Amino acid sequence: MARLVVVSNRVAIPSRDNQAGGLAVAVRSLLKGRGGLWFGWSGTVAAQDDVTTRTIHQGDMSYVVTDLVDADYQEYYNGFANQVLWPILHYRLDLAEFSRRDLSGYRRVNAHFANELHNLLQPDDIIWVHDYHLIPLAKMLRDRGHRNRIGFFLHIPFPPPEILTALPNHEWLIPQLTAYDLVGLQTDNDAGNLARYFENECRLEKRGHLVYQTAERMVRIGAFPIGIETQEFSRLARRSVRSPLVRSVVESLAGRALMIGVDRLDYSKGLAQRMDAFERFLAVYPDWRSKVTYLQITPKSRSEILEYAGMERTISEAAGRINGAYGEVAWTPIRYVNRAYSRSALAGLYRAARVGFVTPLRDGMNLVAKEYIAAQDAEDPGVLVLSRFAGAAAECTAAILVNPYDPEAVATSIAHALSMPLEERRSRHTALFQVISDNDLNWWGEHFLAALTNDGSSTPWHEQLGLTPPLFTGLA
Ligand code: ADQ
Repeated sequence: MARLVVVSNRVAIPSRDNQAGGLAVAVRSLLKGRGGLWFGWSGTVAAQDDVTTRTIHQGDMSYVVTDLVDADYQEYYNGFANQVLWPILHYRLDLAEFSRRDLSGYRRVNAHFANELHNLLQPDDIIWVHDYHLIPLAKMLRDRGHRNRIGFFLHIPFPPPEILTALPNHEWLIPQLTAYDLVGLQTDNDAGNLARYFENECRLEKRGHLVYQTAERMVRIGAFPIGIETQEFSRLARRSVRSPLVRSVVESLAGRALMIGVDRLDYSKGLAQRMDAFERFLAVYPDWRSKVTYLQITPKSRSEILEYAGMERTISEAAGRINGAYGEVAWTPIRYVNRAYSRSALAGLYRAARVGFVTPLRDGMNLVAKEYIAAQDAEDPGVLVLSRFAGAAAECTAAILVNPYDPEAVATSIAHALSMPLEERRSRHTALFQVISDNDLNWWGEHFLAALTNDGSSTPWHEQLGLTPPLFTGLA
């Protein structure tokens, strides 16, 4: 079997890196038990003379990490990736801060990655590049002579061309996706947006559904909704709901219903709107006051970016204001916590929560939604209130889907979720659990790789592998 080389901005070496983050959790699980190499930034910002690239062997896996200098970190990571691509791909043109210097830093770091990989790659390696930090990488590897199968997966949304074309230099950046053999997106909607970009902006020749011809190769697009390790997470939740931490939280509720939100502090997660909706709920449904506690767990992220620092203040002020207005001596409506918790603590807390409150303004997938479903007790499950703008909404149609921009409607949905009869909760949960069991993390990884290595014969790739047809369309 050909070696798998995964490339992503950060490499999460087990036991050293405990950072919260969907990508880290997903890739690490995928590579578990499979020989391969994971290449990316070490997380270290070093002086120019101290930059090194080093290899760490663990079992049958190698982790190769390289450092960045401060200008790289500022321009490539904080700058172009997080202040230009992140907002624009999340449909937030208003928050993008474009500068040519950041774009040149982005190119420089991608070229540095390509140079380092050039020394590591073998001709039959299968290369899988992750996320918006590394869009030009395949083109840069092709320029260095590599003819390997190279796939790309975008973890965040891909907006319609009408939005994306507002990105300065999009005509340089986005067509570089055609240097990949396969470009994976989270949903059919994202895949359709990229297809429209290829057709309208690049004028690529269409060779089939989501298949395009360039001068050098056929490039295929597909929707591969990412999953979680459903069975493991479910087991973890069953165990940890009995842990001292979760028991003490449940005791502290004194019989009140728990509603839970778990998100990195990021404007895409819609936390300000979520607070507004909860406030509306308390205002419009006074009978629920003192009967429900909303726990929002939100570790800070990207605090060096001005926008994020401002958001930290806005959210904590909103929580304080609502608690001041509605709280009582024996009841605090919102518990707002700015720290990361272990997966096991989160799993137990999800299970103890009557409502999972997941209302991003825009999200590639949103793994918290899937974790919440996996953690529930099938006999007495909680209810997921989910934004229709999370990628997960395409699969999780049995959740209560809401428009996060409409606080009145979200408030009504909270009341609906809290008072839902057991039978309806069970039937919704059964449907949701089925979806996340059929399409778990392993399925996602295996199917992306099967599609990437497919020889292009007319037999659908899932049939070649003797698999049942996939949930998602695009490549079948
Ligand atoms: P993220 O934006 O990081 O991921 P998400 O999918 O919700 O968002 O994943 C977050 C992960 O971090 C979850 O596994 C969650 O449990 C964990 N986490 C969050 N808060 C935590 C806390 N306080 N303590 C510990 N762990 C915490 C990006 C995209 C998403 C996409 C994923 C995967 O933005 O849309 O779903 O990649 O593709």
